Amino acid sequence: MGSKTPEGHRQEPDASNSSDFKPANPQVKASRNGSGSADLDRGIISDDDDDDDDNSKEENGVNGASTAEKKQKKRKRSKKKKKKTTPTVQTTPPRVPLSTLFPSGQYPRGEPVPYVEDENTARTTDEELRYNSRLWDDDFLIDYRKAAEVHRQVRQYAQRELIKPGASLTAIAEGIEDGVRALTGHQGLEPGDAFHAGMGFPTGLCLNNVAAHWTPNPGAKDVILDKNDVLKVDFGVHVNGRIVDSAFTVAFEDKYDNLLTAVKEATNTGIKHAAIDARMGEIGAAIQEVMESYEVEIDGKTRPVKAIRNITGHDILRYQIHGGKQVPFIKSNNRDKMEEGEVFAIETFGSTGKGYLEDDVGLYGYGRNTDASGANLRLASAKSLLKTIDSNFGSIVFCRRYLERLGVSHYHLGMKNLIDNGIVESYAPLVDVKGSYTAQFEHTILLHSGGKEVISRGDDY
Ligand SMILES: [Co+2]
Repeated sequence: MGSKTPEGHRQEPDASNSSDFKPANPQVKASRNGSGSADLDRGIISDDDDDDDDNSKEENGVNGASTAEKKQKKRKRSKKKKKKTTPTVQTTPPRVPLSTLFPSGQYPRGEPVPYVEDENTARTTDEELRYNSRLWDDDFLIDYRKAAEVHRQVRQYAQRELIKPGASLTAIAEGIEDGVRALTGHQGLEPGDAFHAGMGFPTGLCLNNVAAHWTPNPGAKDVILDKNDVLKVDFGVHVNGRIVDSAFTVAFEDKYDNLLTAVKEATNTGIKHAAIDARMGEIGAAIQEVMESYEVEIDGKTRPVKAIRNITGHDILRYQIHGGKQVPFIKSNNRDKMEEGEVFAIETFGSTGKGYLEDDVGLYGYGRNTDASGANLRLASAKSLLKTIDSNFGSIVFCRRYLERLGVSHYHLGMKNLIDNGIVESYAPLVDVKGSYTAQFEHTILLHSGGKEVISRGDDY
């Protein structure tokens, strides 16, 4: 998920001090769990009981396993502890929780990369790297690696089974989200449950000139994927607030190959240059040089690939997708440094258009300004909606689909009131000019003391 450079602050030395997702009012500290134990307001929550059906929905291997267990139990009729049929492979669609696939609690590590890459250190094995940071607690790496493995398994399923011409974007989004929730073992339908694990932000599915921040909305006409489309898939997985933010681009026509290659190489360049004490502006310069060395011929017209200049990579804090730092993909005088123990989403966007994004009509999602208090709210519907937000999302960015799967309805007036009072911020789709094509690749990296870990790296990208 990209961080949009605020208007008027583009590439200023301290541009990183302001971010779209950064709380504006640093006074009141809202609890993440807020009114977690409070009953959901029935004026806002509809009375249908569909929630429970969703919650207990199990498919394929999980059902198969429990049926097998029952049979075995019946046959033996003994009190002896029944032999557990532990699935060792993921199902299609993915429904086996990772805790079942990895009973040891040890999840695969991301790609280890030494900070200094030259001939002498190229042979450094990952054991030689000091794989930790004094700034992380014991669960930090476990949670991060688990979230990353969920991301890999779900996205590779999406690449194999969901993303094809003729598919609806709603089906792709829901397929990804159902997978993430099943693998983390948290459906997020009870107050507070989504704080344990689940989606890190709404699934972004952006077509062509739409670069970022588009997700299907309930009630809107569904969009069908076309073979001429360029689709960016950007989703986040969190475990205990440790968010993995990673994105890729899919195109079915090879005329887009150079665009995708340019952006993939650009992102890998950003990853290569990321290090403790690396300066943001210099990382951006290295990225831009690679990105803009490409051109792409689409339908007989040759166009340069431009690095988009008003959206950036970003640091990630616990439960907060955008910290204060920005990692640009263009050269700038931003002298901010990366530091040990930090987590960064290294992402780049390339475009055949202007390389500059504007807000489009429509809505991507909402984010709670955790520093703003709702104490002075007077509108009842706003108060109860805020209760729902605080007990289900906290500072995690969410969208209308996520509200409606909780049974929330008639929330538009209350939401407008929360936005008007600065308690919730809304996010619009970000687009380049009509007729242009944009691509994105993104990985989350951890800055260990002795090397970096590309936590979301997979065989796919
Ligand atoms: Co991001």
